[in-house]
Amino acid sequence: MDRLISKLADDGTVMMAWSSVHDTQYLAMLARTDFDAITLDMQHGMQTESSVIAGTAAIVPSGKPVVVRIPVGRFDFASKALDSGVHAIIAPMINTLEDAKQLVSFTKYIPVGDRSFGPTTALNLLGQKRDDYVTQANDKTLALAMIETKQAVENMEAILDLDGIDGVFCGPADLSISVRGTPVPDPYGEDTLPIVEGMAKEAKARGKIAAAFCPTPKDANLVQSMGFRLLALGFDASYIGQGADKMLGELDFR
Ligand code: 3PY
Ligand code: MG
Repeated sequence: MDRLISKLADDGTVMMAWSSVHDTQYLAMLARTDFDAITLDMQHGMQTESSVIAGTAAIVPSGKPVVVRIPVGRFDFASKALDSGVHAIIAPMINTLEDAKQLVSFTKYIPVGDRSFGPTTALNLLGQKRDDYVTQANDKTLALAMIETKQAVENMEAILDLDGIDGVFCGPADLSISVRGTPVPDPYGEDTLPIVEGMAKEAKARGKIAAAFCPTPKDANLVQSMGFRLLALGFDASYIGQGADKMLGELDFR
């Protein structure tokens, strides 16, 4: 159960793969890379309810924690994903304190939230005893609120102050769209950098986690230097595409 929080202890930086592809053999391979954790993306990625459950079962034996980004507002599935053995939930578009309360209600057991009892699959997969799991889950599984609109930025401090919210997760593309008022994203563009820095600062001030999606290693280096410690890097297409192109690029005859 400590898989994710132990990696974050002592200010460690955790690198997460970000996966849209739901083949279980592929996910087991991804889990054998040097990534510290695997995120299954249901919002824009092609992960589905059944692929998250099957994917979690395929990844957990590797010892790596599984993180799930639920679709917008699918707090019911946040509970079920935790029941399937997942270690953290990333919830997109948490714009208001009300949204954050909903997230907490479905991801934390009483007295913090109202998560309903039923982690049988998680117990089997993680090799946990029932009472140990339910008494430790609130601290050892994470609820991360995505901050990716102007409205969310306005409400960020209240969201971070909420008991049960373990941290904020920066969505740099949507944030730039919301700030600029155009549909063309500019992740980590100049105009959003002060906001992004503020996320790290406010999270740290409360002893909470600053997490972020990083399209490129350059972005990861930048936000890590600002204090973000849970970083999702790239996505499947970049892992497969860049790996293939690198091998082909090393051929002398092409
Ligand atoms: C964003 O950048 O908006 C995200 O949601 C990252 O996946
Ligand atoms: Mg987004």
